[in-house]
Amino acid sequence: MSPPATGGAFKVTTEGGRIIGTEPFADDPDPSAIPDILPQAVHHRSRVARPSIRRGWLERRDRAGRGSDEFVELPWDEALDIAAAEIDRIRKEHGNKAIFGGSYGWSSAGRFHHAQSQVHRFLNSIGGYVASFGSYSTGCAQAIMPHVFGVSFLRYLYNEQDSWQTIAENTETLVMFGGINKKNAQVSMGGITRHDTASWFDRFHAKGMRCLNIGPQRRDAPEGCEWLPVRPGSDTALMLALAFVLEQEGLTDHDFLARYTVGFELFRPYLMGSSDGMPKTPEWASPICGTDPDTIRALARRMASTRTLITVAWSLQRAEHGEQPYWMSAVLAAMLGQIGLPGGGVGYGYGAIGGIGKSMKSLRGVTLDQLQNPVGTFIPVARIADMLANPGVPYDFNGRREPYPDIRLVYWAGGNPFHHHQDLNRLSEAWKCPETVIVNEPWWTATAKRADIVFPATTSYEREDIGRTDLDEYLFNMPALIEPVGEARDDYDIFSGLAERLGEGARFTEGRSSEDWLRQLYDGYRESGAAAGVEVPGFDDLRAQNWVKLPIVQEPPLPSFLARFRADPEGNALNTPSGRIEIFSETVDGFGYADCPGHPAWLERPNGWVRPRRRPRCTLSRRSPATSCTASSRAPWLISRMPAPSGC
Ligand SMILES: Nc1nc2c(c(=O)[nH]1)N[C@H]1C(S)=C(S)[C@@H](COP(=O)(O)OP(=O)(O)OC[C@H]3O[C@@H](n4cnc5c(=O)[nH]c(N)nc54)[C@H](O)[C@@H]3O)O[C@H]1N2
Ligand SMILES: Nc1nc2c(c(=O)[nH]1)N[C@H]1C(S)=C(S)[C@@H](COP(=O)(O)OP(=O)(O)OC[C@H]3O[C@@H](n4cnc5c(=O)[nH]c(N)nc54)[C@H](O)[C@@H]3O)O[C@H]1N2
Ligand SMILES: [Mo]
Repeated sequence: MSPPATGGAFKVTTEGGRIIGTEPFADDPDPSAIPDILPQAVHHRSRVARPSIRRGWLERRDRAGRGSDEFVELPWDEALDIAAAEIDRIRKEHGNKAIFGGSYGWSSAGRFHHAQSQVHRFLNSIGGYVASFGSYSTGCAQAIMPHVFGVSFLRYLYNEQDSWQTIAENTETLVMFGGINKKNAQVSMGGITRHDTASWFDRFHAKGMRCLNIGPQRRDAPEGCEWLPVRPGSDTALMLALAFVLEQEGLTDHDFLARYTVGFELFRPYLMGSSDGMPKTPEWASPICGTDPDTIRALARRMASTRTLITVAWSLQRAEHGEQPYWMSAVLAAMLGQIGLPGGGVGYGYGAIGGIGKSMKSLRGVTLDQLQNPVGTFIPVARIADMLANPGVPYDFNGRREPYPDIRLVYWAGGNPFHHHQDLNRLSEAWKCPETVIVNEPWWTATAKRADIVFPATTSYEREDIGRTDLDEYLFNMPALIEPVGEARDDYDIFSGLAERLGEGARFTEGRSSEDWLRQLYDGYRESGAAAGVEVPGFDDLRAQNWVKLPIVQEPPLPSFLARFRADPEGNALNTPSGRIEIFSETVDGFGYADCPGHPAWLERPNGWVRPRRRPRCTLSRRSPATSCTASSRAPWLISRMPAPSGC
């Protein structure tokens, strides 16, 4: 048995070339059980053993048999030759703008073998690809929140909202839409070592903080929190009702609104019902949310009379009209006048992944350069099915109108759209449009089964890497613990082989082996650490130590951009058109989207709570007329108004 070595933020034990067990990381107060699956998963019979090509595609370039055909196993060289020739044909006949390489997905925790970085670098080295914008995690928020706070949503999340420490010290009432759930905080991009969500709540409870979980599930917040059940998707109505009570009872902080926000006077008539005849009272919200009106009133009063932090789970925006609860939560927090005060205002996604709420010095990442993309076209990430089925058809997104690109080849590495997309029947239809689909995967996932060419990829345990994320204070060497399973190769080697055949080997590899790259990326990281006054050991020392705890925890946390804005609204004006928090956005209003006014609103679903059943059809030209501001149920962060339908 070999001594346990970290496979990231936990230890892995091997015997006879196989992973036989995992152990928690020593510093972890509340380890996750997820790594327990590793010994079975890594050696599972569903691993892709050898390069495999779908018979129908190999013999007659058939597309219809995707997902049902058998696969033919080929030697690596032969399979790489075939794939390279096909990529070359597509780029010569249709240009690189016919290659979709968005390749959304989480893939590995390691920084060099990060599959998305690898596939993007490879495709850029051979002339570029159509990319995707945003994530399934926070795509809708990424579109709307810059209009409201003038900052990228990811920066707000990761660098600028209150730390757990600040909350523990200052917050009196924690109002959690969608809860704060340790089930989600088990994982994080790049790995998470200390799972401490539960211990923070122990501190909150010990100091008597009132913690209220608002959402469909009691277990979305730790023991000791109160629960206010609401129907999923109804949060905007509840927030409006809370805002109504503030305004009706004279609890709105109008001084704050006057100094730090714009557009309340345009929102107020909607809130109070003078513009649409429908005051957003607790009685109005009650049947929508399933919440008693008196409870809503009492909560509004409590929020106005104590230091209140509103938190919103990412799930609320991963839905139809997902921009509305996010925007409305900012408006509600502004009306309370506590934005920019420690432990007050609004924060997003605490607990959504581990590490949010840690206050840390930010160093340059251990990041592979993806090179420039000469194509420069992107789609919002969840528009994959719409794009494949509707080449050339214009679509709206966040104020711009663009035609969908005409995609002939899809390359996916490190993601599973047949797990992550919304309407899989629609995706399944649209997936038959491109001429060729290539996938790198360790396992025979639903997506691999629907590909034409499948290259078996190694997992993190079969190659050396560096584990590092800005959301965690630990730095890891992730040694290769076992030999590649079957004939699996690292994504880097797969892409090196393809780039070589396409005449761009030197551009892709720069003559470096994986180990050369690791050293180079690591040295860059080390230098940036030194520049920030953080000592990082040399690569060989890290290898010997396996992991190191970096002195980067920021105590006390730096004031957030909203605290700086509050202190000096002119000197630290926000990067919105008005320089302030936008309760009404001229920009969004100017998009002219019929069902999305320039302020947050409760938007009824077209068919109430029951969604129409969409039968998959053979034609690819189905199009729903549903509209949304930056969101629709199928594609949560874009506008789904579509002109004439078309097939592929
Ligand atoms: N119904 C529903 N759907 C959802 C969500 C939801 O809440 N409900 N959540 C959405 C969200 S937020 C997200 S982020 C997505 C997640 O979507 P994905 O990230 O696409 O989901 P995973 O299944 O983790 O896919 C990662 C794939 O990468 C593969 N992989 C791992 N390591 C490597 C590697 O080194 N190389 C290669 N080539 N492949 C590797 C894994 O085997 C796996 O198949 O799902 C979204 N979809
Ligand atoms: N164990 C585990 N952890 C994960 C992941 C995983 O696959 N497994 N995926 C990771 C990823 S990629 C992401 S993006 C994050 C996602 O993080 P989140 O989006 O926060 O996670 P979810 O589990 O989708 O939703 C959290 C809770 O919100 C509640 N909820 C759903 N809809 C509504 C609503 O309309 N209103 C209210 N009030 N509540 C609602 C649900 O009860 C749910 O339990 O999780 C990350 N963490
Ligand atoms: Mo996600």
